Amino acid sequence: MSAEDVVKDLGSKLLAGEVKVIDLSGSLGPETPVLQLPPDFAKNTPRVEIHKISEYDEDGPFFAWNWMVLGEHTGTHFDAPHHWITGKDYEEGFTDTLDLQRVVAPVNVLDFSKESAEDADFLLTPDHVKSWEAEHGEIREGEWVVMRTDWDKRGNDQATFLNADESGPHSPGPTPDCIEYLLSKKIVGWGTQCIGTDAGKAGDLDPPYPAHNFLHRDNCFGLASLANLDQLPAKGAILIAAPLKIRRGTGSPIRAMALVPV
Ligand code: 23J
Ligand code: MN
Repeated sequence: MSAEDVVKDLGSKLLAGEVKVIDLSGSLGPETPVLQLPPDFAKNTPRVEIHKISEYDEDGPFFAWNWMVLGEHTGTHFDAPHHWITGKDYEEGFTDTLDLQRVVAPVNVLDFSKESAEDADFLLTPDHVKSWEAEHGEIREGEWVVMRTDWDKRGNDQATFLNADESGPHSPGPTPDCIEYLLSKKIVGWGTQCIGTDAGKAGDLDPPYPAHNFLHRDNCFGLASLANLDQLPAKGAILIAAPLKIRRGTGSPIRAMALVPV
């Protein structure tokens, strides 16, 4: 089929509801959980603030609008290569310079929700990924890989979402070897449903925060706090995850979405 016919067909199927758009973002507001770094780092990203400018009142009789306080790495969001020191030298590593062609791509959804429910510190290994591939098919160059943990079902409560105790936050993520394996397949990026692309205890891994370290070293992207991955097939959907075009931005909240055949 020609590219022209494919796009024309996709348009018809979207209009007919035979291809559905699945919302993969959580809502952004003062309750949205945000990362809490360990105490050795003094500064944290702020909670979201939404301030009214007017709502059909004396400050604006015909219109409603707001202004916001919003960190780049807040809620469902995108990590650009410049976010990490290992990716600092990529000129195309910023939200305004990255190659937009790369962020629309097939997505592999690795369901490890059961394992994550049983162990909040569950770490995904290369063997887990290889057995997933044996069942569902190989992960290919340019594709997204996302890990389903159903963490979005914890809702917007910061304590429940971060799941921290005296020993720090507990949430699933990849091992260093797992990210290296996925990068050997030349994926475009890695996404999770937790607060960041790394596990809660990833500060103790070698290197610390391996998903951030390795993904951005290789000019690849990260996605965090993805919602509704339980509505996606293991393969066969297209993920669209485009950051705002923030000037020399290191990341951005996104309205992540997937195109799924019904
Ligand atoms: C800054 C420092 C460490 C981490 C993060 C940000 C994130 O998870 C993020 O949102 O990129 S681990
Ligand atoms: Mn981030």
